[in-house]
Amino acid sequence: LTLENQLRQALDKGEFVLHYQPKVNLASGKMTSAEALIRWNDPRTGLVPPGRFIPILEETGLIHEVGRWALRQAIKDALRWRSAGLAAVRIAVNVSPLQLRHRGFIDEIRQAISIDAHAAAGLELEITESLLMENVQHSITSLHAIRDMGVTLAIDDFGTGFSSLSYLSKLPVDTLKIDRSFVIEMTDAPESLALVSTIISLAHALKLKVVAEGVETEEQSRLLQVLNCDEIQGFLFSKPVPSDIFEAKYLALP
Ligand code: G
Ligand code: G
Ligand code: MN
Ligand code: NA
Repeated sequence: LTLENQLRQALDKGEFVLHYQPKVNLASGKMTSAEALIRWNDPRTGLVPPGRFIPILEETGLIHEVGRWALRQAIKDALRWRSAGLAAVRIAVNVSPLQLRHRGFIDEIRQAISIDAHAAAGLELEITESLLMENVQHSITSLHAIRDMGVTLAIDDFGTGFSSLSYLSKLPVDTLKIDRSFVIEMTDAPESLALVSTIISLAHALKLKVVAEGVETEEQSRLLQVLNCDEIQGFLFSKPVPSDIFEAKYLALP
């Protein structure tokens, strides 16, 4: 069986799962939202990380179906948590640039959020910087259509792509997520620190929220707070966890 066929079967058999990782506001120390991260629960080998199969999904076009599944599943989870009266958090879903380019994508989002009046406001989409910039005009048009539905938008892995500053100011987005490579190097390399500091200032100048990814140490967290970063995400606060654990650990009301 080729990996492509295995992945198709995995989708049919319901073997994909979403794990959730909290994002925490640095000023309040509280969770504000969470990122949904897909895994393949392969019954033979256990959890397979997305880095091993997203590229294949993208090459084979399966990303459209699996991406639609992830979007719908995250919205369902959020609806279940809201209906149960648990703490309200926005859920962020990763979108492949191939999905963004696909004709039917805007309608897919419209359909997915139609299950509940609060779904749009509770949803954020994360799109990597590098491919947003490949076809900027089309990206801008699509992002506007998404945002008009009340869904918020984040640029993922910021700093690794090649955003022209003039385009960045025209992209209708709400959040920049600083790539974790800069966060890792920040405490040792002055150039990386300068980059992180500059991205935070840039984000705020453009009235965007800024989230630092991959925060693993107190030192990084303190430094980011001094630099006025809004939120952090990373192993320091929590690894991505299965939805039932996320619910019990982070959504239970006091
Ligand atoms: O969870 P992990 O760190 O292994 O994720 C690795 C990469 O997989 C990240 O870059 C993340 O953005 C991507 N990823 C996780 N879930 C999804 C998803 O549902 N769709 C897409 N397109 N990418 C995802
Ligand atoms: O590219 P994207 O930001 O969507 O991917 C997030 C990925 O980063 C997830 O796969 C998640 O498992 C991983 N991740 C999240 N926090 C940390 C962290 O603190 N350290 C490391 N090494 N990886 C992290
Ligand atoms: Mn992401
Ligand atoms: Na990222």
